[in-house]
Amino acid sequence: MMSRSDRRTTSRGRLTRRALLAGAAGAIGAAAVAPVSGQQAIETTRRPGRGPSEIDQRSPFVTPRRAPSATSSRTPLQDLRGTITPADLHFERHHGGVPEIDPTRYELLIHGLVQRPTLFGLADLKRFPSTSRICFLECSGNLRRGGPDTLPQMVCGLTSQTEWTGVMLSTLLDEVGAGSDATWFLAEGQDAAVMTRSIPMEKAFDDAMVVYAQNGDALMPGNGYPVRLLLPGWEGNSSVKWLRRIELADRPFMTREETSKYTDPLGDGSTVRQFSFVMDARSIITDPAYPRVIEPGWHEIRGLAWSGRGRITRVDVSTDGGASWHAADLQAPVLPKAHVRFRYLWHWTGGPGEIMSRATDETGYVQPTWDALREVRGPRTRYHQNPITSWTVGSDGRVLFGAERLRS
Ligand SMILES: Nc1nc2c(c(=O)[nH]1)N[C@H]1C(S)=C(S)[C@@H](COP(=O)(O)O)O[C@H]1N2
Ligand SMILES: [Mo]
Repeated sequence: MMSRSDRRTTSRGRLTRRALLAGAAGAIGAAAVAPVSGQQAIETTRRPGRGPSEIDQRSPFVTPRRAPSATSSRTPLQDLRGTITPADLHFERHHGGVPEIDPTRYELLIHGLVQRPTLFGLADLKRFPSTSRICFLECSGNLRRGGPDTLPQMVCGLTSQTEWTGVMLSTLLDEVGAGSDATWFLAEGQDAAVMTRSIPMEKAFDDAMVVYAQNGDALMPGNGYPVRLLLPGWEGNSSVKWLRRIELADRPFMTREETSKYTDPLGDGSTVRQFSFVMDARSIITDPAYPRVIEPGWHEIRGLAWSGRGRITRVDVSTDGGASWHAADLQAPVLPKAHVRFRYLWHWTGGPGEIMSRATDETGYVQPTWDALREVRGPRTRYHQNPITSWTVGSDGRVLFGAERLRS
């Protein structure tokens, strides 16, 4: 006679299989679905699994990886769901490597045009009113114009999204008594690059934060442990990591990173955009994307859209190389200066196609084509490249990066 638990397992196994097949058939029509074996579902119930542990690890079957080079590592956008980037998969961009900082010896100096120059320890910073904010960070060098075999991660994996926690910079500036004559502040890191950027005071009083936590935990060393500046919506470079000094002044400091680097030569050959902080609206389809091979039938086109100017208001998707566009669904919550998920249901009938997405933000800014961008910016500019990118779909179902779109 069957025991109670055997009976339950068997009937649950059958139910699951039936439900799965019915669900799959409903969702993707007559497409082939591999028969599900109930064997494993029974095996795992025969002996207890591992008990609780101090810290968990991913399932051995789940292996998302950043793609590191000597100076950066890229978030595997194609492997992620929702909008939050796990801290250990956040992209990294280092100009002088990751310093090891002892939190008990850490200090942040705020001085210059202030009434009370002050040194803050980590514990001091944590005593101030604490705020959390979900927003994206993106390197302004975030475009790789690779060949057809380019992953989403390689196209634009120098962006990630986090729930950051810390103290508003304006709170600290109240504490030190910021001078009314201050118009800029310098942010300086304590890494070997001694990264320094000049930031307008308006940003300090708007939404700048001094953060010490990332997705509920201390910052990762590569992302600025123990403390970094966070400037929502602005080019990643200005969010100085391992922050050790803020100096208020009545002019920008003209550091290397805002003169020889992070400036944008324009098309006329003589003008250069400087202090081009804001990240323009952008989007990318993360699925289907290279290296997937798809079958004819229904596919949910999925991707991410974001803007440094505020909220994304719409994302349009084209499946015919830009000839016609359709509004995609945006997945709540749609936060300002944040990655937003979009999705569009597509019936692929089997011919060659090209899928692409185009983001619009609340200021009315529309993500440009590569040609339109080049016309305005010229051929020599390296930063702030946010063109519409595409994936081509061959008759054989192979999905490849639309590298042709970025030629010229
Ligand atoms: N101190 C310091 N801050 C820094 C950098 C650096 O090299 N040193 N890199 C900048 C650049 S170019 C970017 S894009 C972002 C990347 O932040 P992340 O590594 O946390 O993703 O940090 C910025 N802040
Ligand atoms: Mo960057």
